[in-house]
Order: sequence, then C-alpha cells, then structure tokens
Amino acid sequence: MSKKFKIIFITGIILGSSIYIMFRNELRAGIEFAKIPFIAQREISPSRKAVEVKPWGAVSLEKVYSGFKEPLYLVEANDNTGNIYVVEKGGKIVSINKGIKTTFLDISDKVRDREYERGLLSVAFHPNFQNNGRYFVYYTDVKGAVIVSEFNSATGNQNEKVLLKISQPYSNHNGGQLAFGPDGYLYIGTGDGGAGGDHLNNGQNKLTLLGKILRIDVNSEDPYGIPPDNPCVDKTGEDEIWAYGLRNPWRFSFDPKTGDLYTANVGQNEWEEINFQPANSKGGENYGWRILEGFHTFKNDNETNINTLTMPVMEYNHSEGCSVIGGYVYRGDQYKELDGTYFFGDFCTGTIWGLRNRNGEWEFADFLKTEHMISSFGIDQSGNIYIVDFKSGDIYEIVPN
Ligand SMILES: [Ca+2]
Ligand SMILES: [Ca+2]
Repeated sequence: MSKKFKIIFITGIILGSSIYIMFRNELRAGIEFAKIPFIAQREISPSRKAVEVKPWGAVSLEKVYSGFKEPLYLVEANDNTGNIYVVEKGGKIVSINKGIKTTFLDISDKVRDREYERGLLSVAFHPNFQNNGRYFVYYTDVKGAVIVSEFNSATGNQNEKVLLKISQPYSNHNGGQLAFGPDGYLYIGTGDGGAGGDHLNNGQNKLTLLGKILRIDVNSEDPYGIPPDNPCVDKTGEDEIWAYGLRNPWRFSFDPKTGDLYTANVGQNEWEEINFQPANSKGGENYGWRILEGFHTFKNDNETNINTLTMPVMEYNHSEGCSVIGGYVYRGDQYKELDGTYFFGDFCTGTIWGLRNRNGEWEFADFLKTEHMISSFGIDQSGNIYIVDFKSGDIYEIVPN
C-alpha cells in the first residue's frame, strides 16, 4: 500500500466510524440522521459546571404499572382522585386507578405517529381540572404539524379546540412538553423544526414559534390570551415566546415547591444539557442553540457575544448517553435527604442522575444505572417520581432504599 493511499484509507475508516457512531446514536434517539450535516471545527472544553459527587441518597426502582403501548408520559391531574394518566404515543391517554385501566382519551385518528418523534406527546391538566374538566394535549397531526389543543373530560374526544398549530419543516424535534407554571399560565416546549444543526436557525429567530418555550393564558381570551408581561410583547418577536435558543426541549418541569424551571434540552451530536430558570425570572432567556451545544460553540456565525446567553447548569457528553430526558424535582415526604433533588435520565443508556444546588453550587451524581429505555419521567400529586419505559411499556417508581 502506498503512503498516500494508506492515509486516505485510514482517514476513510476514521470518518466512517465517526459517522457510524453518530448514526447509531441518532437512531437510538429516534432522530433522523439523513439530514444532519457533518460539523467540523468544534471547540471542546471539559466544562460541565455541575460538579460530580457521590449520590446523597440510595434509591431503587419498583415496577408499579405495566402493559402500556409505547408510553411517553405520566402525570396526575391533582384532582384528589388518585388517577394516574399515561400518554401513549399512538394517540391514547389511559387512566389508571387501583389497578383499573380506563381509556381517558383516544385521538389515534388525529395523530400521526409513524416517525420516532411524532405522536401524542404530553397532556397538562388545568389547575382547576377537578371543577372545570379542562385539559390540554400536545401531538403531531396527520400532516405532521404540531398541535396544542384543549379537550374537556365531559365531552371525551369531541369538541377539540385547537390553540396552536405549528407547521414542521422536518419530522424530528417536535418538542412535546406542556405544563402549567406556578403563575397559572400554560408553558409549551417546541423543537427547532428538525433536520440537524438547526440549519434554518429557528432557535435564534424570535419570529418563529420553533425552538422555544412558549407561555400562554388559557383563562382569558378565546382560544388563549397573551400574558401581558411576556418578554416579546410590544417588542420584536412572537408574543407567545417565553424563552428561546432551544433545540428540542422534550421535557421540562417546575419545582413543585419553589417554581424554578428545569429544562432538559436534547443535544446534537455531542452534548446534552440541563437548564435552570429561577422562579423570579422575567423570561426572555436565550439558551443558546444553535450558537452553543451545551457549553460549547456549535455555530456562531454572527459572532454573538456568548456572555449574553444563558448557560446550562449541567451537560454530559455522548460518551454517557444520547438524548437527555428531563425529570422532576423531588419534594415528596418519603425521603427527606432527597428533598430538592432534580432527577433526570438518558434515553439510550438508561442512566438516572440527581442534580441539586447546594449552597449556590450545582452538583450531580449517578443515582442508578438501568436497562430501561426512559422516554419520560412522571410525577404524582404526592410528589413521587416515576420513569416511563418506552420499550417494555412498564412504569417504575423511584423509591428510597
Ligand atoms: Ca411582539
Ligand atoms: Ca443551551
């Protein structure tokens, strides 16, 4: 073999293996690889902000429910009934109470779920659901557009009221989280529209609803009102925007005690991140995508001053996972040592981490290594935290050892 040929041959193998690793990770994450451009010239530094420590409590998983089909989410309605609601990707919400399952909503005929990241993605119950029966769902419709719509428990799958319809340039990165904040507004996480590298630059563009966290008022106008203190009201940008610069905030949640917002933002090819927004935030944070992936420059074509961006509080590399799955802050009564611990995980490796702020410093620990394909975490009215296993259809509770 000539020297020149050897170099070409070895380069080919290295390039081939990197592409294979990327392809495998994307496939496992259920992300379309084909449209992802090859990114070169990355600045990689070891920064991950939160410091790794030993777990500050011992937990294990206890199987509590099973038999769901491709479950993606679990939540309670805080209506004192004890009903747990599990969202199935194909378009059903199943309620379970004392082991009895009931189909709560079936909109399978409205939902497109052929692709990995499409389907019925989450539900949020109105804070006054117990009295008004109102709830909100997030799904991709038959044409692939993201829909946020309202239903009422009194009328089943009839009388759908569409609040938002956001067309999607690609099938992946559809966001999917709905949650009511402590302020009573509905927060909505949208993805950057898909493909790879956010080549349409939606995350940084405030004239699109893609790549954002939105905040709307479902208690004022029809179908919804804009909270007057949203950051883009009377300024350039869509009035629904609360925060921007996100790639795919698949899951976010509010600390049930403090109201702080934790957003897990799924990364491109290298870094998965957790973002923290204190409860007293006025919104308008730029979480950096596509300028940054985690703490690292991804594509800063306008030479944005990165000091204007809100950095994550933690990141991890694709050597430890492929797709971050945001969870919840534990505020239950069972285990005082874990009070204030934000549990989250990874879809590919099944690792479950805990993250907390202690005396102003962020620290994290590996709490559990599991074999589960974690699609989501869930929480009940008592603050117990669950994991949803997409593959087996089982639900596990995180319990103290
Ligand atoms: Ca505006
Ligand atoms: Ca970021």
